[in-house]
Amino acid sequence: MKITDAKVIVSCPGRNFVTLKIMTDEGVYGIGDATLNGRELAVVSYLEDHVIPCLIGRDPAQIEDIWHYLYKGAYWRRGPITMSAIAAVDTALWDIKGKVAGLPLYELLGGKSRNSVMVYGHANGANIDEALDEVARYSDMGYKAIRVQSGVPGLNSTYGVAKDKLFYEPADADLPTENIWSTEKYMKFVPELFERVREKFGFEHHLLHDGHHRLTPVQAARLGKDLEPYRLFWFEDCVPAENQDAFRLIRQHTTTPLAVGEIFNTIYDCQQLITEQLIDYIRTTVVHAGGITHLRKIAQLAELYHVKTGCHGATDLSPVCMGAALHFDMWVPNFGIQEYMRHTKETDAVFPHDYHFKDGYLHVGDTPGHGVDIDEELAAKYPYQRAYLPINRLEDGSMFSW
Ligand code: KDG
Ligand code: MG
Repeated sequence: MKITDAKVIVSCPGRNFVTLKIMTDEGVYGIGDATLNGRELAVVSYLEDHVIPCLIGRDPAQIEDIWHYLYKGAYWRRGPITMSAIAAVDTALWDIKGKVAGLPLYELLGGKSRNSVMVYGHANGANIDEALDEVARYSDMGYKAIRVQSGVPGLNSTYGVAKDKLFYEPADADLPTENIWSTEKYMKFVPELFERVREKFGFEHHLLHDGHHRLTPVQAARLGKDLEPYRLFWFEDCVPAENQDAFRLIRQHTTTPLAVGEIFNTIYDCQQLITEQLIDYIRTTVVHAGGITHLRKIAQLAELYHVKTGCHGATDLSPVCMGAALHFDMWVPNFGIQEYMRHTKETDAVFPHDYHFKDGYLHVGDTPGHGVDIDEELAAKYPYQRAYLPINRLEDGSMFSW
């Protein structure tokens, strides 16, 4: 079998998605997600100008060889653009392998380790009362695990408080929106938020919270400690994680479980975090961390050190990434949880898929490959629209992490 052609499909059914489709001489094709929120067209160029010409004529069965060809062969290693492009190729090749074998992807990875995949959704409100209503709504929908975010008094916008309640869409403008941030106000507020949630709902649900890279290590240690009475499932991205050493200090001071890694793209970004057991959950996922082939390596290192998986699954990762991640989740022995922010009905129509939500779990079908396709005719009706993620400034105007 040979790869005869590949194309990149850019479509905006509610938000931008970049999809790679690889064709073969036997008529079998595979698809992979290459979406990098706010920087989509850079990955399109990387694929079209530099990757696709190297794929033509190769045997699609040689997934491992092609992965290393693209990673080592570029000379310039790592980075979100490179790794998203490699991920798209890798995902499409696993899809082809599954279709050729007539097997769902989880069978190729080693078979099912569970019957379904526990997911968490986002309950967010402009204030605590609204957040509590949202927790109730997610609980009524059957979610066992709920991430809670709320607007902070005194700040006119807060991370995670989306305009739409079921879809998560922070890339909201043609040029980056500027938000104002105060760590002091946030830190004072978050323990009260979780106190109210536990007071109203008890300890039945898994509760999660995302700090979105905004604290210093000592602030994260403090907040982790303050949140201990509310027994969070995890506290995510408490500090920017370029400095892995920083987690030593946080770890020494709190037993609140820590999750990190949605913006990591290789195993080297989390090597120390894992081997020193500084985190509890690793959040890397298929599209931004080099595909199934590389994600598997990260998860297997993590397994040795009691670190579980918790794949990123916001709305800006396409159903193709979600489908592939779910097959990975079905297999991975050290599974923790899967994030699941829904897609709009326009997106779901462009990407027909065989997974579905029921009672707090995603259930994966047994279609050969990863079970997600793309309707190209429909995709063409939604042209690309430039959209940026916001930026943050402190109250004195200093540039800050978003
Ligand atoms: O594109 C950025 C989003 O995917 C990110 O802000 C979502 O932090 C996020 C999460 O935990 O889903
Ligand atoms: Mg996050």
